[in-house]
Amino acid sequence: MVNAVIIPVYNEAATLPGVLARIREYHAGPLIAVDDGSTDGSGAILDNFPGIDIIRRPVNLGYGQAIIDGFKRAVEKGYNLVITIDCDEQHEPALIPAMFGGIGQLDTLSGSRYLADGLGQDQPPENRRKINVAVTAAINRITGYQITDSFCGFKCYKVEALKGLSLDEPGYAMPLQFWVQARALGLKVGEIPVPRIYKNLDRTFGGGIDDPAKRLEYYMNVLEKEVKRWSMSSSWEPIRTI
Ligand SMILES: Nc1nc2c(ncn2[C@@H]2O[C@H](COP(=O)(O)OP(=O)(O)O)[C@@H](O)[C@H]2O)c(=O)[nH]1
Ligand SMILES: [Mg+2]
Repeated sequence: MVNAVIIPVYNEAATLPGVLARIREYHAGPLIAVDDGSTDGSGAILDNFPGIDIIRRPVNLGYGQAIIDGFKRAVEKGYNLVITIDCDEQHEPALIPAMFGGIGQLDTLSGSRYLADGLGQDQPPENRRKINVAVTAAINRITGYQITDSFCGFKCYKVEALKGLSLDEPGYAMPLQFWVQARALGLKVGEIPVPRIYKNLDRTFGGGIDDPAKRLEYYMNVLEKEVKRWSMSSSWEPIRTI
């Protein structure tokens, strides 16, 4: 039973070496990095770190597509569990063993930065918090899940459960597709508290979604499309509409 860690990478040369070293401290198994057209030397950092399976793309395709490609690699390799973790120091590698160990009977154990536990409580930029609250509430209305953080990229998945998903959203809204599909497929999901770390408040999204109103519209459109797609193609019905 081999477990792997998937790391999406886009221009993170400043933090990547330290994060890779810390991930290695807590995880001796396979690492899959998706280097998505980085132009800042991140590629060379990955090349020089021993034992990483690197998926390399000449042009940037987006965060969602990076995770989707990491999942495909994990399925091909026959891994048991995978964890996705960012490499910008917003996720705490010391929690990797707790995530692999804590998934138990669940299909997905999702990090939540909003389950109070005193681990790390930086304030997120206000517009990020508001959008997270609005989208998380919409997901809970649709699915009946009671999640508290719809966007956390630090998650543990059973690879077997990934095989039923058909994720195709290349951008930052991919996790929203995931929640709808998880419910439609009857996956068991839970959350684990993770620290809330916001050291760099100037980080941007790019791709035209730095404007909060545009970003919320993009997320809600993806959510709506996904609910339609799954309520038409499966026996699943949303509990309430968005
Ligand atoms: N492969 C890939 N990784 C990305 C892309 N955009 C962001 N990432 C990585 O995904 C992680 C989260 O990205 P970030 O922009 O910090 O998202 P946020 O924390 O949700 O605001 C980081 O490790 C980034 O390097 C992308 O287009 N492709
Ligand atoms: Mg980040």
